[in-house]
Amino acid sequence: MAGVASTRGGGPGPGGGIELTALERLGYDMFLEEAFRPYAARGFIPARVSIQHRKRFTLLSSSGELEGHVTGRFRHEASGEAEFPAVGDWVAAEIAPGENSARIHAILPRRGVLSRRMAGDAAREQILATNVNTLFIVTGLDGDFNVPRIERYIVIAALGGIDPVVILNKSDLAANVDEAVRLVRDAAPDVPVHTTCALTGEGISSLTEYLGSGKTGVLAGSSGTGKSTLINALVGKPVQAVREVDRKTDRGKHTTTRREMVLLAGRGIVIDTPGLREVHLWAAESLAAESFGDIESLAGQCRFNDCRHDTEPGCAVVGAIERGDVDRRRLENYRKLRAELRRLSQMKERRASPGKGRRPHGRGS
Ligand SMILES: Nc1nc2c(ncn2[C@@H]2O[C@H](COP(=O)(O)OP(=O)(O)OP(=O)(O)O)[C@@H](O)[C@H]2O)c(=O)[nH]1
Ligand SMILES: [Mg+2]
Ligand SMILES: [Zn+2]
Repeated sequence: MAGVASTRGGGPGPGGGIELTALERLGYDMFLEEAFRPYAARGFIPARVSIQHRKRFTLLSSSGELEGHVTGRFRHEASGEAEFPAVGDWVAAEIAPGENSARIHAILPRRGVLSRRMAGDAAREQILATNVNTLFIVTGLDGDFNVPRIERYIVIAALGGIDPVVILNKSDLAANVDEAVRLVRDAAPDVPVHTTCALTGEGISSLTEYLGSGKTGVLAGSSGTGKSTLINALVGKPVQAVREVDRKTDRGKHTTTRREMVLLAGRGIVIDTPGLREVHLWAAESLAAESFGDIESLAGQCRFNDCRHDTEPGCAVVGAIERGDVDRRRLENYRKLRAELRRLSQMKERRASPGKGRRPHGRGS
């Protein structure tokens, strides 16, 4: 197995060499290497959570697959579910020599987080996947198609600092593919839209565009939209269980029951998730206030009411970033989110006044 990047001392960091290590193919990079330094000093190794079981975790590391458990101290100090490891997390693990089990001591900082929580209940955030570059919002063109739902996923992506991509699957069953694409483009002009047929593999290459070595994508959407079938098409063989017969009456049943990472042999990583039900998508506006409360209150102190927190004089947000109190990336995420929310409320207004905007007709399903 390839050497552990974090123990290479003064050598070139990940990505600097030509040969990628096993860890780099899993997404390990200089940012993580830096964050891992104190744990390397304690003799721990970096590992990535690929499956979350009830209380244990399957970990991938340069020593292969490990079974991980959090330490008693970790459990004691975690204040909520969101502080436990989730699929996609990089953790500091301690392996006993000659064993394939590991003790998880800490989670490295998360970048790109897909999470859900109930509005007004910040304590009950559930992390669905972490360290994700792209959220593939998978919709079936067989009646699952619903623009407002797609919009909510786009907000979730913005909130987590993930790039959204809309995948309109089951193109073979669509009455009018072009119309569906047009409706999504109208609603979200900046978000890429692709149509696929997971059964024939048509359009699959549009997903690989966003992947590549070390990159992680997560597929989310309602149950039965074809997420696992798409992953099987990407891998080229059936690795994930899919629903045997495509029947709408099975909608309530989830075929995929756990979040799981699937490696695409040097072409990146995809995370399969069980279908999310509508009730799990919550009020975006209150989330914005909750998630970016620090920035929102700073924004209230800017000299100008319409401050864009860019180059304006007297900007409290930029001041906080310069002092190192606020991470610049958080401001970018906050900006993306505000832009999405602005666009969504404009959409809602247009819908409310039928004369002005187009409204998708038909089943509305
Ligand atoms: N006609 C057609 N059927 C598809 C396509 N993609 C998936 N299916 C079928 O849709 C059904 C559901 O597919 P799954 O991949 O299990 O759906 P899923 O999104 O993973 O569902 P959950 O795991 O329950 O969230 C299966 O019977 C697939 O064969 C497609 O592009 N065209
Ligand atoms: Mg599935
Ligand atoms: Zn400002």
